[in-house]
Amino acid sequence: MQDLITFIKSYDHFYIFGHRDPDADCICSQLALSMFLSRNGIQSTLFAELPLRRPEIAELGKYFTDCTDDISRNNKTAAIILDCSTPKRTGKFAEIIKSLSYAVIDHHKTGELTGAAGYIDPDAPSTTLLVHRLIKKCSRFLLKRRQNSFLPDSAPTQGFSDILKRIHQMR
Ligand SMILES: [Mn+2]
Repeated sequence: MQDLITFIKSYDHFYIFGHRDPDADCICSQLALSMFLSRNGIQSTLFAELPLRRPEIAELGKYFTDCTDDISRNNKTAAIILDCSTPKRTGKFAEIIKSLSYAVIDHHKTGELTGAAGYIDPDAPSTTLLVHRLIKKCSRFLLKRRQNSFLPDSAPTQGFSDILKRIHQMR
């Protein structure tokens, strides 16, 4: 996980992707990671193929975009792929991800480290849990100095609890 933390510290803006036809684990992991980054003064943009097809996550589509026109490639921007580990599995975003530096977070048996950094645990039951572990590991320090963040400290944690509750309710 340490190489993933070092990777995250190296950039100011992340483009966060999941796999095609995303499920709740994928979408909620993306949201939780985005909130965590925001708390640490790091910007992010959430991508998914829209509209979200599965009814249990359909309303979360409003937090995502499928338009990659504004993606910029420079030494301050990078991508993170969640709940799969290859650009190919993201579908239409594959080529743009390959043009960026990227890291992966995945719990699938087929998970392989294809990017510059990654956190893969095939024994974990979900990617959301891996993001939770990342957040816990970093809870004692800020990854970067907070910039213009007006969120109270508890806000992202609260948001993450809400997401976990939502996943729990779906089961
Ligand atoms: Mn999934």
